Amino acid sequence: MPLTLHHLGLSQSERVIWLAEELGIDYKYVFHKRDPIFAPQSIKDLHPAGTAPVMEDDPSPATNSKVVLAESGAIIDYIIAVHGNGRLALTPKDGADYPHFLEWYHFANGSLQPTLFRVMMARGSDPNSPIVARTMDKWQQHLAMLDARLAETGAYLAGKNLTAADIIIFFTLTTMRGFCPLEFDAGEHKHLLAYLKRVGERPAYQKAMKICEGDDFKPLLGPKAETFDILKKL
Ligand SMILES: N[C@@H](CCC(=O)N[C@@H](CS)C(=O)NCC(=O)O)C(=O)O
Repeated sequence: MPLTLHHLGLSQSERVIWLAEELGIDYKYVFHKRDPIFAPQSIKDLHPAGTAPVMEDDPSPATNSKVVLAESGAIIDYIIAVHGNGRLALTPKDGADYPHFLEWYHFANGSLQPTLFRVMMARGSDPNSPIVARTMDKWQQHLAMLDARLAETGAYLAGKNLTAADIIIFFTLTTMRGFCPLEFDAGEHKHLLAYLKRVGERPAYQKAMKICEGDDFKPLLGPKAETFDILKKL
């Protein structure tokens, strides 16, 4: 089996395992445990980025040589193009959903994830600083945008069907909140909460989360998020 997907526990590499499960492609799975909260040496040995996800394809059908990739977006694009026959990525042929797909796909790692990361960092240094207030406003604005879009489609971000835009964004709305426990509001974020439930019921998502975090792990699909134990122990 040429495709190897490396997952770091409780991390955004869950996206890649979920993608592979939605596509129904074969892959070898390798789990890496956080040490104690950052990436262990085994991840650093794979790629100079030293972060998860990491993908190895040996030999790659695209290059006939070994390909090692970091960066979620690059890995998702590669897997869809090389192993997924283009499924779950929209093109101009998909008409009106296409620009939405592009925007939300890039919003995930270009805006939403950096904003939550900034909230996490700012709160840690001084929970009362004006920077925290500003970044929280940004986070709330992003959530309002998401909720409005999901009210429009009543389903997924690009339209009626799941795409890679949902796969790349979902970690930030769920597992990442275990590192920065922000709540969603049952009224203001009604469509977003319905979306978390909808995606959470997908068999491929459930299977991927079990593979990544074990049978006992409960994905953070509700309005509240508890801080993960690995942070409490620090
Ligand atoms: N932009 C990168 C970010 C990767 C990243 O920061 N991954 C985190 C896991 S959520 C990580 O490996 N953290 C461990 C560390 O930095 O030591 C991507 O999208 O893949």
